[in-house]
Amino acid sequence: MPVTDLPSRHPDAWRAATRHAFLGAVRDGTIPVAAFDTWLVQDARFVADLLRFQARLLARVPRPAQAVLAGGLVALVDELAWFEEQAALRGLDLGTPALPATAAYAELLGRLDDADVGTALTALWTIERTYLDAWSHARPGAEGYHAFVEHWTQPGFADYVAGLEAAADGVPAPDADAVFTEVVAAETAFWAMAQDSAW
Ligand code: MP5
Repeated sequence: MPVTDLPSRHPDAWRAATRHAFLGAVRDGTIPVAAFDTWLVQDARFVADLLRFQARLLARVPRPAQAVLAGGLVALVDELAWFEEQAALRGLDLGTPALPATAAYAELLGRLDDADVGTALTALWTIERTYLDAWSHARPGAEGYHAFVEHWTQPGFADYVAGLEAAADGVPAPDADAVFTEVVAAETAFWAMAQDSAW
């Protein structure tokens, strides 16, 4: 089964992760600043966790998947610098401790280190495809949020997600549905964490 079949096999879970109220509020400008700032600080932590996960995964993927994962790693390093700039502009402290959903997601990434390569690649594709679809739903975004919406909807990012799709399809996961639904639930919990912090 190609990984792109997964969202339509789990439509309710997919909708919860990619059409969350957080994203509608970024689109129409009703997002509380505190909710957005919580998301930003926690997402910077997530990206640092993802960088570590992806670096370890790169070491064990087959030859054809190496280039897309290596390119993604460089992009993650640049993205961390971008988060630092955005945090500085908004006067946010990126040293804030991880909230429970961020810690739980880090724990999931740690478990994926011990999973087979196919499962880990399906997880990585799901992580990135969720953000592509979620931020597309927020397009174009209210004043002040365009940079964030553009970051995860630009053509280069869609190309990266397509590259991860090919990598994941190259090494089928024994139970793709299980890892997909687990990652998607972690994504939904992440939006809810930001929302609960301020709404
Ligand atoms: C991504 C992210 C996408 N930044 N945060 C969460 C909670 N899920 C997925 O990763 P990237 O590296 O920002 O494209």
